[in-house]
Amino acid sequence: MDYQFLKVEHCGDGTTVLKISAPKSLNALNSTILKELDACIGQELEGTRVLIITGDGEKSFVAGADISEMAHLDEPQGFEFGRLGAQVFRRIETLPIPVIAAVNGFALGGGCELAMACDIRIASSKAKFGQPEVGLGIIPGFSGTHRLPKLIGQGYAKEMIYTGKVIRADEALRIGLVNAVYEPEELMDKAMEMARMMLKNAPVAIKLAKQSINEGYDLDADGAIALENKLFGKCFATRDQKEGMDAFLGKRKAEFKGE
Ligand code: CO8
Repeated sequence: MDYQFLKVEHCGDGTTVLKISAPKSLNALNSTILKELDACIGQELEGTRVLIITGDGEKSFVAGADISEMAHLDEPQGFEFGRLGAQVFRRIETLPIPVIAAVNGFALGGGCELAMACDIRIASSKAKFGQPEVGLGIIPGFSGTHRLPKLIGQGYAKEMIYTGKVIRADEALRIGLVNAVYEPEELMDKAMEMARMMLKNAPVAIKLAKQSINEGYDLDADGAIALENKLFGKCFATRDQKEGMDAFLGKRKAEFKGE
C-alpha cells in the first residue's frame, strides 16, 4: 500500500521498519498520518515478527501532534483528535509482536507519547524528549499523562509535564525513559541487532510474555500472578515449547515456527 507520510520496509527476516515521514513539519502527526498508521498496523504486518518505528530524516523522530491542525479545533474536535491518536497508540502498544522505537531526534509531545506506546525505546545521542503541551495551552493528549508516570514515576513525570522542559538523551537514559543511547549513525544497526536477538526466540512465547507484562501491570499481585500462570500453562500447548525443549536436550539450535 502507498502512503503519503509513511515509509514501510519489510527487511525479509521478519523485521519491518516503519518511518514517519513528514519532513516539512519535522514528522509532526496530523490526522492523515494517524489514519495511515492505523491502516499500516492493520494491513502491513502479516509476517512481521518485530516492528521498528523511527522518524525519517536526521533531525526528528516526531515533533509532536501537528500544531497547525490543532490550532483551529473546538472542544468536540479536540476530543476526537485526541481519541484518534490514543486509539492508534493503544493498538501499537497491544500488537502481539515487540515494537522498538528508534528515537533519532526530537520526540516531543505526541512524539514522546508514540515512543512510550512502543515496548522498548532506544535513542540517538541527538534525541530530545519532552511533553511541552502546557506551553501550548493543552495537556498531553495521546496518553502521555498515563504512560509517562508509569515509565519514570510520578514525580519526574509531573516535573516534565508541568514545566514542559526538554531533556537530552543522556537524561532520558538516566531516568529510564530509554534503554540505551547510541551514536546517530549506529542507531538503526543497534535496533536491528536487538530485533535479531528477538527473532531467534519463540514468537508465541514473546507474544504471551508481552501480554503478561502489559495486562499484569495493571492488576494487583494476585491477579498478575494468576494471569502469568494461565499464560505460562498456554505455552505448553505450543509446538514451539516442544521444539525449544527438544532442541535444548538434543544440544541443537531450536527452529521455531510460531505455532
Ligand atoms: N506541528 C506542526 N509543525 C511543526 C511542529 C508541530 N508539532 N514541529 C515543528 N513544526 C514545523 C515548524 O512550524 C517549521 O515549519 P516552517 O518551516 O513552515 O516554519 C518546521 O517544522 C521546522 O521547525 P522549526 O523551524 O521550529 O525547527 P527548529 O529546529 O528551530 O525547532 C523544534 C525544532 C524545537 C522541534 C520546534 O519545531 C518545536 O518546538 N516544535 C513544536 C514541538 C511541540 O510543541 N510539540 C508538541 C505539540 S503538542 C502535542 O504533541 C500534543 C499531543 C496530544 C494531542 C492531543 C490532541 C487533542
